[in-house]
Amino acid sequence: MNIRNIAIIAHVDHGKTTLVDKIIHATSVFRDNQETGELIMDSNDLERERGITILSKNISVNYNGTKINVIDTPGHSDFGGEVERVLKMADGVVLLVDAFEGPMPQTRFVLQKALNLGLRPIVVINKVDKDNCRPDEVHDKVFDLFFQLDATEEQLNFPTLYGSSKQGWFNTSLEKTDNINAVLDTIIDYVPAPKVNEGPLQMQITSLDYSSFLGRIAIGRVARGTVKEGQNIQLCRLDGTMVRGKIKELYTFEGMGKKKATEVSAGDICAVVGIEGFQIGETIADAEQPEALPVIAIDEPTMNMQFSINNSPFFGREGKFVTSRNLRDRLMKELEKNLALRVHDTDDADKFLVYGRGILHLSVLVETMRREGYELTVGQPQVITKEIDGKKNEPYEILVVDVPDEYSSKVVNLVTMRKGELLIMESKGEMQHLEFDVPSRGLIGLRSMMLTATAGEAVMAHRFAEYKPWKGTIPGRNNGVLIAKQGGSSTGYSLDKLQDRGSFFIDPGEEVYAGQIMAEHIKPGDLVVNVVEGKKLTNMRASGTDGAASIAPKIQMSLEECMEYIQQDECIEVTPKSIRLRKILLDENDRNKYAKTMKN
Ligand SMILES: Nc1nc2c(ncn2[C@@H]2O[C@H](COP(=O)(O)OP(=O)(O)OP(=O)(O)O)[C@@H](O)[C@H]2O)c(=O)[nH]1
Ligand SMILES: [Mg+2]
Repeated sequence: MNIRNIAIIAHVDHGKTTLVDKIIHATSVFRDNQETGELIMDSNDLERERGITILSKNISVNYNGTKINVIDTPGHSDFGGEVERVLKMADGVVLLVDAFEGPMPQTRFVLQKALNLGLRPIVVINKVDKDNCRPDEVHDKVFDLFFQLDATEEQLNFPTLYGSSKQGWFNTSLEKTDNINAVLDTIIDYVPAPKVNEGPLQMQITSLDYSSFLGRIAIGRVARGTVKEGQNIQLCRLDGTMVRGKIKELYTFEGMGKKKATEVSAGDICAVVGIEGFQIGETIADAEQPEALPVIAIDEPTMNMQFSINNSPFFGREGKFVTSRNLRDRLMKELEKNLALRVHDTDDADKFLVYGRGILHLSVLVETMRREGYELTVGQPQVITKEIDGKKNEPYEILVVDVPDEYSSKVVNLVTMRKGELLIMESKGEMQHLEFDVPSRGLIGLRSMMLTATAGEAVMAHRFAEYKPWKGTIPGRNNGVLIAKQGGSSTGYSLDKLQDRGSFFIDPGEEVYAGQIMAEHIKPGDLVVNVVEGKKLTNMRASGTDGAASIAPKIQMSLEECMEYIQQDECIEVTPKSIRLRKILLDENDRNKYAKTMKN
């Protein structure tokens, strides 16, 4: 059988999943009457809601008698490690680049990985339907990027296609067509067929899947020999040991699903059921002549955050799983599939330190848990420092900001204040393109400030670069907060009175507790306030009486925004129904005492 194995790689939002969707449609995996929504590939709820891919996915289509295995990858930098791993299954990559934005930090990262593996990318300049796009200029930029990344002569000779995955067409020129055949044809012509290595079985597990019926499923590419249903194998563990096992069931990919197979030979990608306790990176090998493939290195975490049980007065009201035992079990289960994640126990049985690749990586976990019915408290995310040559080092990232001319000086000021250094500044039409080298710490909370400073016009992206010496103190949040003095139901009367002191995170009529954060103070410094005073009127806005009608709607922050917002003495209560900001010490006297001891 003719096979091509490709991965689709790009910066976040450049259109990978949309293209994969179009590939599926073009090769009509669907029966005519089957319902086909938008982005069928982003299959879990969180992915659909946010429009981002979190986990890479395998699909397989048949085009003119050739089987094309396609891997859709996530574009956000927090999930870069995932891309790196799944590239091991591919013989070629399609590098998508947005015809307006051009190469972005993650374009560079994924391209570098592909080039290092010796893959020859096909470049697809996507979104040429966008106003003001500059496909030719972007093509040149992509070429420069290949060059900078030391691409070989062969790699530099990449084919380029132009088009729009949204409109469903691609061509070798900018002329519009009505199909994506140009992409499929180029894949067949340009991507080499997989090498078929004869010999004893070797298959590295590069990804995994779950099924409630089958349990954990190992996914990888057969590198050598053949794998058969019922075959006895040795699993070569990461620590060098071997354990015996047996292939219970075997599947290949077909369309968006899997198809049972009895035998899969070198070059194809398959899913294996029946191997107990495997980990990603391990090799499924011949029972008699087991030989491991080189282990895949996984990116180290750069950030950690404390997870603890919910100890607010509202404990247990809204969640199903609330004990430290529930929390611990869930976190341990996550480790099985979330590779870049680490969980450490602490001295306190109710608290765990969770290490991840960034704010999004950690927030996706918290959001998933909350949807499953967990209640928990999370603290301020901290970057992980490292001792190098006796000196404290911290992670730095490359930050790219594209912003209209008039705001560029504001952006430079803002980032410089957060210890960033300007590396590149160039005009791109009416936009300025800025690149900075900035400590990861400086990025926490930067997004909202940036949007405020640029009237929402800035587009920013960043990615981890390296560890470098500690850059000194970075100013935290400017403003203090208003804290509830006592619990109860908040009144429109008191919120109205306090309106000129701060911007509220709650609506009138919401149940609150002492120590909960009610609002952002307009000034630095915290203030304890009474929000339950006066006539107890709930649903003020609905009833429309007294001053409450003029109360500004509350500021609603996403979980990520909350994570970036809170300071060291604050935390977030997360339940299936609510996200509340609070002080760690709920009692005012405790906070004062603590502040005093900190001063001495
Ligand atoms: N105008 C235009 N928009 C597009 C095109 N292709 C994709 N988009 C839009 O760009 C957004 C992101 O598309 P996705 O396909 O989810 O991007 P992705 O690369 O898979 O994103 P991640 O998986 O999060 O990295 C969506 O809103 C798409 O509708 C295109 O050709 N033209
Ligand atoms: Mg995607």
